[in-house]
Amino acid sequence: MDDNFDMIRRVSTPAFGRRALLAGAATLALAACLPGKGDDQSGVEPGPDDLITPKDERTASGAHQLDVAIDAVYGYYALAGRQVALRGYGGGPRPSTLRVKAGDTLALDLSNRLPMVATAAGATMPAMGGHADHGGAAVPGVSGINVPHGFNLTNMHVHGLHVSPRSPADNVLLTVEPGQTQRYRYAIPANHPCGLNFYHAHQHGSVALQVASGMAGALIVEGKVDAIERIAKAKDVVMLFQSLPVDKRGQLESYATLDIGNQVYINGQKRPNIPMKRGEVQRWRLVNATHNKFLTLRLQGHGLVALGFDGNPLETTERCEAIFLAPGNRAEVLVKASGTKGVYSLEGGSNYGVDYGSLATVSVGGAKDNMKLHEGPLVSYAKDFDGHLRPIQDQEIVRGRRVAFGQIGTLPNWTWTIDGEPFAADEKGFTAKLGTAEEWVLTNQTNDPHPFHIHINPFQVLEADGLPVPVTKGRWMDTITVPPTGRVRLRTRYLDFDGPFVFHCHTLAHEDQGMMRLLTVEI
Ligand SMILES: [Cu+2]
Repeated sequence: MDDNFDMIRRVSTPAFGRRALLAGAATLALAACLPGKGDDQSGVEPGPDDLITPKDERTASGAHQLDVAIDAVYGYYALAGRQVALRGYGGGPRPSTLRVKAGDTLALDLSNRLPMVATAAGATMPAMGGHADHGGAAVPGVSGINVPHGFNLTNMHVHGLHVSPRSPADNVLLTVEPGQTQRYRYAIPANHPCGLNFYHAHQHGSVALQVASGMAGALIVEGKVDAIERIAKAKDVVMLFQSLPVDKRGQLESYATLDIGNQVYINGQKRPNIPMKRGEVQRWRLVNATHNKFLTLRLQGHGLVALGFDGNPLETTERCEAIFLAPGNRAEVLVKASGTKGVYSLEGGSNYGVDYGSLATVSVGGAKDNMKLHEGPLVSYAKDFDGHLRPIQDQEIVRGRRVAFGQIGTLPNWTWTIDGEPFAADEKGFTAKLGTAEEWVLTNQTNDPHPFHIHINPFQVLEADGLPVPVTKGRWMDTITVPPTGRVRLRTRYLDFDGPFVFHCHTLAHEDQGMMRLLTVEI
């Protein structure tokens, strides 16, 4: 296909952008001490605000197991120039990117090194926190488990992985208490789709607070798409979009703090700069790891070429002007830098009453590097992954369900519900049969958008009205936004794994406050 990307809109190049000035100064300095190195040969000089990508941990070549130890601990670090104390993985805002291949085992030891707190009785117990407005069961039928609590209890979810929901794999119903280490062992099937997933805390009652604090990192299953030559040559850039809201003391210790500000950080940085050479192609791996922010990402002056969504590769690339990422969504895109030097803004868009503004800059400069953009076939749903992503046919459907997202009670004593009921620890939930497929219609009876997410198996979106960027019919995803008073129709197959798992709203404070249901796949 033509490398000239006709969706690229020419925009005026800011003459005195931040990076242009820095690059100019660096070039002068180089010219002074390195004779012969002119502007045309130089690359893009690193700047102090450049995006820092997380460290990679990958399966060694020839090995079939990735061993990682992840510590849930407080991190004390500077966030946009101010000191913060936030829970995280490993003490900073950039948890490692885990890279595995289909057929590997991910051996992940999660150690909860968050503090115990002394009680009045002198015993120790995990630090508890609660929403002052939710002190009692003011709504009939609302139990205490749907009140934010247990801020130092944790566990792990591998969001987007098709693995067993049973221990020692993706069981989010267990709790890792302070001082404990949980040894998760995720056996990733040999036919697992290649794509971008993520790992994050999933302890009911503290999910929003912990994920907003930065307890989320990228988890990539590498495969066929990564071997396509033009894609393999592109620099692989992981971007974790994060909330990291803090109070005046630089802390996040209450659910009220979750609503402070609308800043979106990338990899722990406020409005970082992404340097690109003129004509360079990069592969961006975008994870919405916020607890509540609905982003419509656009790069000024550039189009995007989508490779996959929510860990599932597309069969063929799709050109996009914008990417809609709700909390929990991921996207992988190719970006080809303009041939014109300049500073371009990566915009967060404006959704549901919040304008996120500019999230990053892309500074294009240096020598021309006219890399070829891959557009065209990626994988075959008929042939690859043992046909797991082939379209779900009418005759496969054994049942339909209507699932309603709602709320009960009135402020400040309300809770979020699915089919009129908040989550209950002893609920039976839904049951489904292994090896079958179902069609679901999701409806939203509230004035808030609810990003529906289900564990273990992805789904195929058939209808999704009213989204900021339309979803192509048939796209495989694991998180889809049901807009206010809107509806979504999808199909899913229950393959390979029986056992109990959950589906829930990925606006994570809604999940903590009841918008979650159990689903058990039976043999
Ligand atoms: Cu919700």
